[in-house]
Amino acid sequence: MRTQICIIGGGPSGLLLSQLLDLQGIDNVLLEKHTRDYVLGRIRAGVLEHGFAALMREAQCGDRMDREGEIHDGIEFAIDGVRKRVDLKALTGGNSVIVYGQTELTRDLYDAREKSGGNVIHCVEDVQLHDLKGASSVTYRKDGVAHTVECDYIIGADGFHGVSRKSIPADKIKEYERVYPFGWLGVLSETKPVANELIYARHDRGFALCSMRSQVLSRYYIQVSLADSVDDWSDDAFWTELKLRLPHDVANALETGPSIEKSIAPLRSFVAEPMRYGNLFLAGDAAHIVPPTGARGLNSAASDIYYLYHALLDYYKKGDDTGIDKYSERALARVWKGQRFSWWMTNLLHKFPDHIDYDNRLQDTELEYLFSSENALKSLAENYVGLPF
Ligand code: FAS
Ligand code: PHB
Repeated sequence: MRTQICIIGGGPSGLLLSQLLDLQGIDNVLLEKHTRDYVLGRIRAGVLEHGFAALMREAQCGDRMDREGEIHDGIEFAIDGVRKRVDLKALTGGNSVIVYGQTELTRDLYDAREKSGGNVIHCVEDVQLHDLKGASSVTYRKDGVAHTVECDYIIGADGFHGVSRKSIPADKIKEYERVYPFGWLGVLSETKPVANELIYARHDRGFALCSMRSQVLSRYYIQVSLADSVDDWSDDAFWTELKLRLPHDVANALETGPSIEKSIAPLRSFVAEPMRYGNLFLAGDAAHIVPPTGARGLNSAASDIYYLYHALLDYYKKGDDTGIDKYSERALARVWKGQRFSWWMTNLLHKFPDHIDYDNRLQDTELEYLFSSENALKSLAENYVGLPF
């Protein structure tokens, strides 16, 4: 088959771009290696920047998000048991975030692609990218039958473990990485959230986060050793440890219940440069990963899609390839700001096993300065609600 854009990856990055391009009459095919249900079964992000929300509305996929998502004007920190609220809306002159799970957002995007008859092909195997500097194509197998997609451009939206980034010659790409010496054990439970807003807790026993998906679905995390496995953590052990890391009033108010999802995610900071090689453009987790402490993962993907969408629109509608040529430079400028914020939040709130006393006093000082300076809080807030695209 022949198309203008071949998108590899049916996560939020690939789906959002596919939908935006389709609305502008730019022909695209999306290849996803798993079933739709498998993709929707992954529990991931929960907080959307206002920029991401605006893109979802532009993609005509924002109705349920606006109906069911919760607007949060602030977040809380619990520092060694003391609660401190950060008024995002006041500090940013009116911006907030929307709490709406990535699972639901991805469901809305799949529904929209289906409704508009989008060419989304699931369960593809052996995806290969060819001739990235010339007449590009993508080959794949489905149900044992070989297929070829001839296209102008390929979008690698296939996540950290995808094939796209690995299709760039090793001497043409530079990777930057920092792996953190701990992970996050996450639990999803059909319980009422313990608070109206998210609570990020720094405690001597380790980091904890109280989040949510709705008023009847809560999402909690605790920092755990990389040596831990999910089997080491019964639900009771999880709830007991979480309570120990929260302020007493929060711990006493915590509604516990059976976990309906429980998993450990390693924490990593990663960026691949450049985000373009010939006719291949990388977007989202295929190009960058952040520790989820700053809720930047999914939101960093949003600005890639914004830049790519406008670049392809200018190219196909006006014959202007400036956006295409500048994509990597523009995307990386914002990606690295998201990396910085995620690294800063992670260093601010976690207990590092290899830290010496000096490091720990520096962390105390960083927190003391943060909550003593409105300028410092404004910096946190503008990054958390999302820097401009
Ligand atoms: P994704 O990885 O979501 O999607 C890539 C898609 O490509 C997948 O569906 C995959 O099946 C497909 N694919 C891979 N290889 C392929 C191939 N060869 N052929 C075809 N398809 C292929 N972010 C936050 O902001 N907050 C969080 O709390 C948070 N928690 C996370 C927890 C975990 C365990 C993980 C892994 C990530 C988390 N993230 C979080 C980040 C996450 O939300 C990503 O930023 C987001 O999924 C990025 O979306 P995509 O770029 O679409 O990549
Ligand atoms: C989540 O709800 O999954 C979530 C929220 C904020 C974060 C990380 C994860 O910083």
